[in-house]
Amino acid sequence: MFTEYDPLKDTMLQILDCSGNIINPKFMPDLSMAQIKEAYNWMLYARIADIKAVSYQRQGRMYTYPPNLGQEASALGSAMALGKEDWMIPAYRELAAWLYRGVTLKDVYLFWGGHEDGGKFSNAKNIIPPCVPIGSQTLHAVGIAYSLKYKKQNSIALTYIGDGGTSEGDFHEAMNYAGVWRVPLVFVCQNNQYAISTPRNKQTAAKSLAIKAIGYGLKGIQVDGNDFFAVYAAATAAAKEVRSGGMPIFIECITYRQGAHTTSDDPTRYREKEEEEIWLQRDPLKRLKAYLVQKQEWHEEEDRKLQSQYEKEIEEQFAQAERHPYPLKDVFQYMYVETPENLRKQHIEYEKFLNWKETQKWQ
Ligand SMILES: Cc1ncc(C[n+]2csc(CCOP(=O)(O)OP(=O)(O)O)c2C)c(N)n1
Ligand SMILES: [Mg+2]
Repeated sequence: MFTEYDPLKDTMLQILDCSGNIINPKFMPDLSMAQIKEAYNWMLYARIADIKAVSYQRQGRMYTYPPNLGQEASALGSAMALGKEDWMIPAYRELAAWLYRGVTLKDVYLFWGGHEDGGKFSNAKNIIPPCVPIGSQTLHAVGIAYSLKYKKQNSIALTYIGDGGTSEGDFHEAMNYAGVWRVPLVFVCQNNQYAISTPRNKQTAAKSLAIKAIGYGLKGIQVDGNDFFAVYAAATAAAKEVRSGGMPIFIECITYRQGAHTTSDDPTRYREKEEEEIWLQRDPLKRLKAYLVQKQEWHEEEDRKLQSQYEKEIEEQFAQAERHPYPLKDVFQYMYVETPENLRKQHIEYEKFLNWKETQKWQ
């Protein structure tokens, strides 16, 4: 696969087309129908949880949130390639991957609600907290992968980064040392076409992001990130290769952030409706559903049932997050010996917010 889709050839791995047809059977992964349905279910669950997060934020019940809409296949397809003993080193926009790894939605909502307890991901194994300082997680990933190699463990590591993250120094240091030390690491770059308002063509003059792998002696591949089968096939092949001592692999998932960068952003100021509509045709859930429907393995009725079941489960997770105590006192108490005026004012605001929260009967 990595020879056929060498980034120097400027080709992209695609298996499932936008109408749900298998157009590249050679690389179709060996998944049972039950596994494919399970993947669709995870993507649907993540999508509803994501849409609800935005609406909770709009209701003033959650803080800034980065929508994942449209990126479910690249997150889930890559996460499914990992074994239980492997390590996931996240960025911040891989909701489906976190949930698949065992992170509870309650924790995710808590984290984006500004609570440290949420970021501990204490219910999931071998995943570290989300990383918002762009690119820095890739260095953590190289360190973790190095330790796995050093301890002669059979586990591998997988880390996520965005298209914008590939312009950070940290990313280049990580790619360099991943290669020098030949660590068991897979980089998954979710190229969602934007870094806030900066489009992909202003990010780099390189033909692709995958091509950057070459300069560091790594293998790279460009895949259709809205094609669950392509992402899963590439990530599985990459995991197998790095586990057996091969060079680290960089996977560029071509996808699209259908929503805003975060709930504080307004994408209508920097991109056209026509572009959004083109990407809607390539929506990852629609495509996988079309495949299942064609195989007569899925019906709209099932979709509706599952959707309302998930909505209830998700609402319960959010209710649990809202009931979680919010003692964010550390920020105010331990930073300074004498509290500066601006922090004192923020503390008062915060106490007011907590009191207001108490008066809300969300449940
Ligand atoms: C080191 C650093 N610089 C700047 C920021 C502000 N910032 C937050 S998200 C973002 C864009 C990241 O874009 P990309 O890597 O493409 O990821 P995406 O948000 O599209 O998933 C920036 C510049 C940051 N969080 N960290
Ligand atoms: Mg991006």
